[in-house]
Amino acid sequence: MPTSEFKARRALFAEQLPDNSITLVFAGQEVTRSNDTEYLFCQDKSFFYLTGFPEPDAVLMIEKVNGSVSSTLFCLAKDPFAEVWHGKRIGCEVAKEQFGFDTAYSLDDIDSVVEDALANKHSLCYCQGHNPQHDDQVYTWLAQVKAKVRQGISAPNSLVNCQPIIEELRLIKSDAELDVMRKVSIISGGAHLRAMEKTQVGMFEYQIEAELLHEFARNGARFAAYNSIVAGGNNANTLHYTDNSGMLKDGDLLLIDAGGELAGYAADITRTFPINGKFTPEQRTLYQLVLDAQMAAINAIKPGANLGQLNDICQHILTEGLLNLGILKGDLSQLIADKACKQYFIHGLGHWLGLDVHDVGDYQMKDKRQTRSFQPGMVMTIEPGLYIPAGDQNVDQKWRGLGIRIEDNIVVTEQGFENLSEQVPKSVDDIERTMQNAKR
Ligand SMILES: [Mn+2]
Repeated sequence: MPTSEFKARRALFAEQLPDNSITLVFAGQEVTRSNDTEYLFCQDKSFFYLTGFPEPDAVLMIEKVNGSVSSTLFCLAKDPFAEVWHGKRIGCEVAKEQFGFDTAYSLDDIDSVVEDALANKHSLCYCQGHNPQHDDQVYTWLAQVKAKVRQGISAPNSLVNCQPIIEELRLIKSDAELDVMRKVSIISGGAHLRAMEKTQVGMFEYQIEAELLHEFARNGARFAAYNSIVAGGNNANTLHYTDNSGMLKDGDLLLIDAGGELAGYAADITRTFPINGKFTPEQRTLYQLVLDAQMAAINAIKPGANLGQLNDICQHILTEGLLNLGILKGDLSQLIADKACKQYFIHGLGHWLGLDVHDVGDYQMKDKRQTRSFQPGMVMTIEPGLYIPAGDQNVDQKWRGLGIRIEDNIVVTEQGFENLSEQVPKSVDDIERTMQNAKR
C-alpha cells in the first residue's frame, strides 16, 4: 500500500482531533512464547492503520496547533549488534523518508521530546485503557510536565480517547484497502478449495490445516489471520475448536473456518462439506437450510440496510425450516417471536472485517437504539450456522452431531454488495462436483 494512503489516513484522523493537542498512538510489543522465544510479531492494527510501520515498540505522535498538523515517529535506533541477532531495523532516517513522517526520533529520545511537546498543549489524545503499560507511560510523562508548573509551563488538562476516531475511520474501507481484501479473499478461497480437494477419510484435521497454511503462504498471505478451525463431525459444535487433532470419519461433515492475512488484512471464510464427498440426506437438508438463510441475508445487503434486518430475515428462514423438520415444535410466529432458533444458531450473524478479523467499529447507531445502517465501503462477514450437539436428547437421533456454518466476506457497495468469497464452492452440487472431480 503506498505511503500516500497512510498519509491520507493521518490527515483524516488529524481533522477530527481537537486543536492545540498532542496525540500518541503506540505500536505493538513482542510477546514471549516461552523462555527467550517470542510469538511471531503482530503489529497493533490501529498503529498500522495510521503508519504502515511494521516494527514493535514504536510511537506515533501527532501535534495539532492552530490547525496545523505535524507527525513524528519514535522507533528503535539502528544498532549493528542487535541487528545481527534480530534482523535489520528501519531506523529514523529511512522511517521519515519512506513512511512520510515530518520528523523521526530514536526511542532513546522519546521522554524529552514528548515532554516538550506536551508543554502548554490543551488536550492529550491516546487510546486509553488499551494497554496498562502505555497508560502508565502517558501518566509518567504528564506528571513530569505538571512538575514544571512553577516554570510557567502547563500540562494538558483534557484527556481524549482517540480509539473511537480510529475505529470509525477503519470501518469504511478505501479502494486501496478493498483491493487488498479482494486479494486475500481470493487466496483464502483457494485454500478452502484445496482443502476440499485434499480431504479424505482417515486423515487428521491438522493435515487439512497444513494444506490451508500451505496455500495461504504459497500465494503471499504468509500467515493465517487467526487460528484455523478444522472441525470434523461433532467437533464443529465447539465454536472455537482449534485443537484440530481429530481423525476425519466417513459419513461426517468437515467444518473449516480459516482465512489468510495479507498486508495486515484478514479474510474469514467458512465452508462445511462431507468428508467422503457426498452429503447424506440429513446433512444435505440441514446444509441447504443454512445456505438459504445465508443467501437471503446476503441478498438484503445494500446501503441503508442493517444487521438487525438481516438477522430477522435469517432467523425467519431458520425457524421455519427447523419447524418443518420437527427439530423445533410449536407455532411459527411464536417461535420467531421467542427467537427459538437461537437454541441451534448460537452465535451472531456476522461482524465487521478488515485489519482485524473481528474488526473495530460500533455496531449501534449513535443513539444506541438501533443497529447501524450500512454504508458503501463497510466489509462484513455473513455466517449463519446450525449446531446440534451429539448429546442433544431433544431432537431425532438422525440430526445429532451435525454442525454447519457457511461464511462469506461481503463489501457494501453503492449498488448493493460484492461477495469477496463467492468463488469458493458453496451449493450442494458445486461441493459434491468439486470433491468428485478432485483426484483423491
Ligand atoms: Mn467470522
